Amino acid sequence: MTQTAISCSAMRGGTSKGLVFLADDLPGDRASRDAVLLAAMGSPDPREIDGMGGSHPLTSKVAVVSQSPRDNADVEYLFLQVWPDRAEVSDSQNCGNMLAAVGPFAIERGLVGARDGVTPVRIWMQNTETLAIASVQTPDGLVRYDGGARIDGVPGTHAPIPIEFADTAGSSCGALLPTGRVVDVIEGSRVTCIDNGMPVVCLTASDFGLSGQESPASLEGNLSLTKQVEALRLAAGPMMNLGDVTNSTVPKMSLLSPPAHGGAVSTRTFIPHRVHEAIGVFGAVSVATACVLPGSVAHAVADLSGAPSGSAEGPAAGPAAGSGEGSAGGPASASVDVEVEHPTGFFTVTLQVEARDGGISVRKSALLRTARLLMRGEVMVPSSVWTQGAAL
Ligand code: NQM
Repeated sequence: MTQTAISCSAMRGGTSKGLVFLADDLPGDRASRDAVLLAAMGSPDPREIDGMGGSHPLTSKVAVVSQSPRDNADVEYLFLQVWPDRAEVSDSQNCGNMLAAVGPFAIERGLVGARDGVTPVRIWMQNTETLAIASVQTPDGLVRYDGGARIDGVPGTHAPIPIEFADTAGSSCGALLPTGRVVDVIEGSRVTCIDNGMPVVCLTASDFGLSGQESPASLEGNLSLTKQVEALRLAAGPMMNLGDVTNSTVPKMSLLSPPAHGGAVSTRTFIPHRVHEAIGVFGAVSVATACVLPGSVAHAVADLSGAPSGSAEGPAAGPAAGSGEGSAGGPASASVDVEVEHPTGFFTVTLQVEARDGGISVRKSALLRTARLLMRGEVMVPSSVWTQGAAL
């Protein structure tokens, strides 16, 4: 035998794509696991021609799923970014797009029993140690992939997978505002460093001589810009409690400008070297949160006048209006839909936030994704990399 066959599924999750494994099907030790994943994806090679990777960070992803020992979760999800062109596998960030594939996979692989109708899957996200609840369509107890939900960045319509989060604020950096300030001046630019599930540095596009409507390709091709953005990222990393981020996929750098298509804010996001064709899930949640944060650079360019506010609880209007200290009833809590514009459309984030001490406290966020099982079978890796059951 010259190759080892490893059971896995190829899945699209949101606007990302990758391989999804049961943890038990991969080597237990990290070095062997990473060697297997690099071989499975064909990394390092910019084209990943000898493996399943799609030669872009958004299509070179891995989700590892297992039964959860926790009372509040059904399954555990570990996200691993396989760099296409470097022999590196990173768990330094979470991915809310591949997350959308985890619920259907967990049901398909028997980790969660399907209900007749909709099956809620409680997913413990190991990268950030936070919980997500994904609602998967399961009429007659079978995962349904077709349906009427559209997400920008994916052709056609599919079955909706609404996902809810609590406690994502500060999950990577220790605090929603990791530097302790709403605005910092880094490398001469006013920025807002924020982490509501993803460390993001919010930048104002006009500070860089940009309209904010440039295409991802033109931004990637603008070498003086990419140098400037990377210098800022390297300086922001330690300030955001992320240490030296030279080889890390975080923080993401999001260039913000006023909305151009009726949304709340326009974005172009470096993730961190390629520019996203859309925007990451937690990246969008973090940018949306910055938009409702009075004083932030995002708040300064955002237009929330059209943002529908649902279920206000407590006194006064939403925190976007800067109000809400209110009355004896305690801080205002409101749900607001923030339409984040990106290069291929919109990403709607529903935030439940309350105004607190002049800032905000995030209670919950919610959004819609879709996913699809593309292939199930076995991925082949050379036996020189791993002989199942035998350590390297
Ligand atoms: O922010 C891209 C993606 C992501 C990650 C990235 C993601 C997220 O679009 O939660 O989903 O920012 O690296 O999949």
